[in-house]
Amino acid sequence: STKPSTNQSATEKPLQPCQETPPGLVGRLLIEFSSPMSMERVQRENPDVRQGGKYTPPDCLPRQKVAYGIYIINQFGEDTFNRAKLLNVGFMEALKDDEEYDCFIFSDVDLIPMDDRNLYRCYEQPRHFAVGMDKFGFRLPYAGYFGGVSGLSKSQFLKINGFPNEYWGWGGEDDDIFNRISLNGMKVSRPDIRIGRYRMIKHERDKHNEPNPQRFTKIQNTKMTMKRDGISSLQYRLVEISRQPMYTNITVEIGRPP
Ligand code: NGS
Repeated sequence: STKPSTNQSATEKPLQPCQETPPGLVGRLLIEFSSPMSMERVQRENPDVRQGGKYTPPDCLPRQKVAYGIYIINQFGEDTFNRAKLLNVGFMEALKDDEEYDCFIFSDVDLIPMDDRNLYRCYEQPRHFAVGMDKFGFRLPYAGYFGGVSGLSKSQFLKINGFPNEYWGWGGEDDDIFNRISLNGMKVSRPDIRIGRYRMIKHERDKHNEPNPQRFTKIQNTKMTMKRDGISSLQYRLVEISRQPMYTNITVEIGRPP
């Protein structure tokens, strides 16, 4: 993140706000997974990134304080996976780091954006970034899809009481988030389908993440459950915070299904 005072010394003239569209974007990126990429090379090629994956543009004043640090939230132990609860933890822990963060991008770890015009910032409405994924033939699988990568301002996130904590195992939690957004009078915004393209790093079916048989009934009840289940009711125990040069790794115990 960026406190304006930290990138501006008394002798320099005040920085101008950053341009709405950053200069130097290249558009479509070549993303392939056949050649291995080392963390050292990522570091070498991004010399301005500071400890914890934090970045501040050196020559302008950022318009938003995106959680401009990278946080990897890792579920401790071998109990059933809970994606949305981990995303809630990410929100809380990023804010503990810097209470000025006002925008949060939530990304699955296996999704790589293929176009740098898909700007990771917050918008007037909650944003769904992953509109065209390779596994769906670069199309939106259904109109209400909100999975993969999304972004909410702090106030948008708090308005929906964050994400649900009670979806254990695979499926439905992203649909619940979509419902929360609609039920609170907001509308999902999206990039152009030609720009919001992603490749997924292929992996085996995850262990401890079986389809949740309760997901279909749960997404029918968002209106009732969102008031009590969300960031307001989040409970977890920190196991480890490890600061790496390019990201912060947070391991957390989040319990198990009742
Ligand atoms: C829907 C799931 C979503 C999921 C989406 C895409 O059916 O959570 O498929 O899944 N909703 C329910 O199960 C209620 S995918 O093709 O990526 O495996 O994100």
